[in-house]
Amino acid sequence: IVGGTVATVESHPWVATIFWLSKSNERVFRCGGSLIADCWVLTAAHCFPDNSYGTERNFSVTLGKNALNETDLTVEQNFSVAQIIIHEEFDNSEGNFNNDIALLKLRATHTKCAEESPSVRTVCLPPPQHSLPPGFTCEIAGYGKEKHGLWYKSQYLREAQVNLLADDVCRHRDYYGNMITDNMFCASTPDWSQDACEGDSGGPMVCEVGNRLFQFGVISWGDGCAKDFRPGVYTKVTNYNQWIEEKTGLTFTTAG
Ligand code: 4AZ
Repeated sequence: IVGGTVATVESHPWVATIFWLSKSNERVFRCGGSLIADCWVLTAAHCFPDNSYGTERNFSVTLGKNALNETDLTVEQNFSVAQIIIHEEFDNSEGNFNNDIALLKLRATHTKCAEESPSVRTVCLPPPQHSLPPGFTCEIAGYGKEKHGLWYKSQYLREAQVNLLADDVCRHRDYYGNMITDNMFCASTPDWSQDACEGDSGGPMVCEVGNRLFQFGVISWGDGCAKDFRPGVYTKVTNYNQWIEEKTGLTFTTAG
């Protein structure tokens, strides 16, 4: 996150950290994610190798994590991954991560996955095709770099506010032109000071509607970070309600 502030996981309790387990069994931070149901984490497809079949055991997920390189077992919950589901139409042949969405099924221990606590809870999914107006302010969070070009990621969870950009603006040739598909939207700030950056991808963009926070975006890509005319690009979650329900076998309602 560029231009943001340190945040506590208690204020983003759905944030998941996805680790890749190296051959020497080191946990290498890979991507962010979000808890959408007790056994399901939503993230970006590009976080996983081309053929992820059989690679589940190479990943683990931590919920309730404040600091990447510190472990607080009194609040963190750790899971192995039972299943990685990459969107069938994920496509990076044009270099734009189309359909950049994936689901991780957490492996239950003693029939339970995530347990709700002040540091761990699910985020709501918005109703299908629900759209917000350009200029609307939403929040992003992650452990990604604080500046493009740094060699290290953030030690602590950070958050920033960004504004949704109209599609025709983001598709303008001064911006990203035809790289932006209907499965994406863009967000930035007027002074280009706040943005997601390397290491934030897979993590959630949440927007407040009617006093509730809904996840409208998955942090996906961008040309650099917080660069003029180069907004952050997000996977449009409202295009995938049916896909998410199909794959998880769950129904997500927004009432109540
Ligand atoms: C990345 O590499 C990345 N500025 C994510 C988001 C953005 C840039 C890069 C948006 O994961």
